[in-house]
Amino acid sequence: MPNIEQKSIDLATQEVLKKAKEENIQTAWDRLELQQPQCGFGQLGLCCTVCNMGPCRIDPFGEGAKEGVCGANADTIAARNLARKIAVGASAHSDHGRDVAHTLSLICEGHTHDYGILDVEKLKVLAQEFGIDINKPKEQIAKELSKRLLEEFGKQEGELTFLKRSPKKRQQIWKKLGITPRGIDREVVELLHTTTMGVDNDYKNLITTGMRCALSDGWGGSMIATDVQDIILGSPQPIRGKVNLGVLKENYVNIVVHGHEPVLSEMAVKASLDPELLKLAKSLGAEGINLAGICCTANEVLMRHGIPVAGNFLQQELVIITGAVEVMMVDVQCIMPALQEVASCFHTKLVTTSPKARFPGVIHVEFESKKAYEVAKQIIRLGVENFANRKKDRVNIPKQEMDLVAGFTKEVVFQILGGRYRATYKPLNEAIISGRLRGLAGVVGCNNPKQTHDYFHTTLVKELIKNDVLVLQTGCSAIACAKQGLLIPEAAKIYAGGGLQEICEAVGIPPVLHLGSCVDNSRILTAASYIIEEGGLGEDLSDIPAAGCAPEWMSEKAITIGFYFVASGVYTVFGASPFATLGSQNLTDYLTSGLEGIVGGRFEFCDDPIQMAKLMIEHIDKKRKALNLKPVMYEK
Ligand code: BF8
Repeated sequence: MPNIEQKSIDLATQEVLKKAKEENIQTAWDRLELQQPQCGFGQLGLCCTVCNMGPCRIDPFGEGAKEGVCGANADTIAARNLARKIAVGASAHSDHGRDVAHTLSLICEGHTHDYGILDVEKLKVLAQEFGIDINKPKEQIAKELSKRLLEEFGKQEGELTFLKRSPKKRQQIWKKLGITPRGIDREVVELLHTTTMGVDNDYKNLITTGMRCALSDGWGGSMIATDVQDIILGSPQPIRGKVNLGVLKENYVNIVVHGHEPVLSEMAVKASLDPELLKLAKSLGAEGINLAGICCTANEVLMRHGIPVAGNFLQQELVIITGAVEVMMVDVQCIMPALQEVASCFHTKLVTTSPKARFPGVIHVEFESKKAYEVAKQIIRLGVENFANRKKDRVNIPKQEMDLVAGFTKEVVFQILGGRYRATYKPLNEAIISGRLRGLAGVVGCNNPKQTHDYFHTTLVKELIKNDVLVLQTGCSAIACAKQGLLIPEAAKIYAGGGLQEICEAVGIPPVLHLGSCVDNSRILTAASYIIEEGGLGEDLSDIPAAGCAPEWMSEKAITIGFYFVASGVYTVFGASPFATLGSQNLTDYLTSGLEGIVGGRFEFCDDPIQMAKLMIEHIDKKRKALNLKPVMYEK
């Protein structure tokens, strides 16, 4: 049984885990223990439940069956299981994108007055990408754009519009391989179809279809979510904030937003400032209303409003166990079913808001774009009224909180590196070309109780920046590193190598840039395309001295992200997991080496963060050599 220090490196997490133990409240770590030993066939990806002749399992090492009842072998079963995960991940991000595009259409039709068009420039840029004439009122442009965006989901032919953002060479690679995604829904459905009993039995072909589906997420659904959120909620700018459980306030009504779709949490930000609710809170003995976030919703409201982040994925139960949360309002994705049980140990009201994500017996206040503010106010009021029920003797808010800077979009990277009046990626490219920067890394993804919480993210990122690799982050990974003080400009002096330090000091940025939530991984794709467009670093995304990593991943969405990065030409490392020990050697070999000759990117599976950094740096150096770039200036 791991001790508390082995469960998490985060002191706030350790403190609340001790409280949970004393009070006999189960968390994900306890449930993981109760699951031991976990199903070996499942871990190998070799349990098949596709049809009712099963469940079948393959015994790859012993004397057991080598085929399921239908004759499917380890390669087919493992690839089908993986492909299904890609489809699920893509559907989650893309359904989010669809909802945001739908909100845009409601705005232009006058069906909601709680949102507006806040980034008109971005609206016009997107409209032009879709060939829409922009010489008309913004509402008209938005109406036409929302229609076109929604059509991206149901398109049957042609290709997704945002693919044009990628370098020409990349587009040709996709065309040649037949993995240019058409409509987003079509790719998800087609992939699911191919995985049912008796359809695709070729593991390589399943991965090909899987890559097309994943690309429809990265360059489709996720990109739509990101860009339309910027249009209707405003594009982020670098902003200071605070992170970790210490952001909860003892004398305030604490409301925690958790999930992924920021359309409601945006209204919660406004409602937390509502004079009527503030007056009510004060009349009930609170000093005010304190809003904080968990997971990707946290990243969204942090990037746009500087709302504090209470924690990442594995802290969602812990935030309730502090005893100081009046309401946790949740929407979709990454919300543990266990929250209901944990909340029942305290006065905390758990409130679901999406018709897609409900808990039996939990308060449900359904979100509707048409009356978004009203709904948010209703939920915050529930929290204010619940303040009186807080048991003061059960409150234990850890002291830990850390400053961070977030809000680095692809447009902001233009500005900060190119100067306010010279929007260009040239300085970034030149820094890589000259060797001041070794390269770039995207470090993203979740937490997983199988790995020491936050340890993989922070150890890997420290090692990368020490070697002059500028790190771009999203999701729970960004929150992990922020808690350890890596997302402030001052971190450069302590942790970064000489070249990266010079750049950070010259432009006043942290060595680790927070680009947002997980759908905002699409910002990394677009930024990488700008780098190629700027020149000097090759003709394709696979030429850039860059690598990706999801060191503590757990979600199916992470698999989809991994696949769209690999299919876009990126070398991508995944942390230890069942995915890393697939029961099909053929499939593992294909993912970790075969794919490179086909799409330019490939997977690597590794369970040690220092080794992960080493592999990523080796890859970056390989790409530097291929481009014939100068040696790195400050070689360690
Ligand atoms: O979408 S990083 S745990 S919160 S899946 Fe979930 Fe993973 Fe966090 Fe954001 Ni992304």
